[in-house]
Amino acid sequence: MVPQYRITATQKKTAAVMDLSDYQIRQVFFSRHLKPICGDYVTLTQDNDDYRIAEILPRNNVFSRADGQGRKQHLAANIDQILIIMAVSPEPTRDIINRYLVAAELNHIEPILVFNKIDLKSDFFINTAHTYRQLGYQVFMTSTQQADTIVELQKVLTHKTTLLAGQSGVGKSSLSNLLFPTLDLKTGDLAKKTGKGAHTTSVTRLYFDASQEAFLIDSPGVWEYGLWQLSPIEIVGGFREFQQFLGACKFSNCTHSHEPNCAIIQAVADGKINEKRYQSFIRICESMKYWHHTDY
Ligand SMILES: Nc1nc2c(ncn2[C@@H]2O[C@H](COP(=O)(O)OP(=O)(O)O)[C@@H](O)[C@H]2O)c(=O)[nH]1
Ligand SMILES: [Mg+2]
Ligand SMILES: [Zn+2]
Repeated sequence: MVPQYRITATQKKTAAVMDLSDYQIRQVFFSRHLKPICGDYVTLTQDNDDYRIAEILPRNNVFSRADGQGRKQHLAANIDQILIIMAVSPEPTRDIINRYLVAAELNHIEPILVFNKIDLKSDFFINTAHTYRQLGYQVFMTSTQQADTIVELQKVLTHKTTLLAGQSGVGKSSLSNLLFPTLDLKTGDLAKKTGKGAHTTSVTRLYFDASQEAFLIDSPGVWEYGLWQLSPIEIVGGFREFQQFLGACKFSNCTHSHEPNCAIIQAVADGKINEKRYQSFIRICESMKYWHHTDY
C-alpha cells in the first residue's frame, strides 16, 4: 500500500499532515500515546468533523539529536540523506563536521557535505573537501551568488527526502530557496527578526517541491546540543575508515585512546588513518564528559 499522508510538522496535540495525492495540508489530532514526528507516514480516521492519526507506519529510520540533558531525541523520520552544510562564515567550529558525520552514520542516513559561501573565499574548503572525498563522502562546494555551483547538488535531491543540517547562518534557507524555487523558506536570523528567541528556531518542518518530487526537512535547531550521550564504542562506529581495523585490538572493550596493541592507534601510526580524524575522534569521546551522567 502506498502511504497517503505524511507529517509536515507537529504541535502538542495536533500535526500538519500532507495528503500525498493532492499535496494539500490539513491539521489533524493525535492521542498522547502516539508520538508522531516530522516525516512520518500515517493513516487517518475521521471522527465527526475532525481527522485523527490512526497509525504511524513503520519508520525506515529516525534522525536523532541530543536534548539539553544529552538524551537522544527523535527529530524526523524516513530520511534518505542529510545535507551537512558548512560555510566560510560563520566558519565551522572544531570537530563539527565529524560530529555531524557520526550522527548521520549512527542513524544510518547518507551524509552529503556542502561547503557554502565559497564566493567569500574560494580556496577555504579545498583541503577539507579533498580529505572527505577520499573517505568516500559526496562533497559539494556552493555559493548562492553563483547559480552554476548548485546544479549538481540539485540533481541529488530529486525523488528523495533530505534533511538540512548546519549551524545558524550557514545558508540553509538561502540554498533551499535556490534549489527549490517554489519553496519560500525565511532567510536571515529569524530569532532576531521576530524577537521570539530560541522557540522560533526549534520547529522542524517538511517541505515538498512537486516539480522535483523532493521532500526537504528544515530543522533550524538541529545542532543546538549536538550529539546525544555516546560511548567511545558507539562513536567509533561513526568513523567510516576505522571500521576495517576494528576487532583487531588486544582488548575487546578498547576505547582506542591509550590501550596497548590498539589496531586504530597502529593504523594512525602507519598512516592508514588520518591523524586529524583520529584526534577529532578522541576529542569527541572526551566531550561526552560534559553530559553529567556518564555511565559507561
Ligand atoms: N556571500 C554569501 N552569503 C550567503 C550565501 N548563502 C547564504 N548567505 C547569507 O548568509 C545569511 C544567512 O543565510 P540563511 O539562509 O538565513 O542561513 P540559515 O540560518 O542556515 O538558514 C544570509 O544573510 C544570506 O544572504 C552564500 O553562498 N554567499
Ligand atoms: Mg534558516
Ligand atoms: Zn583500539
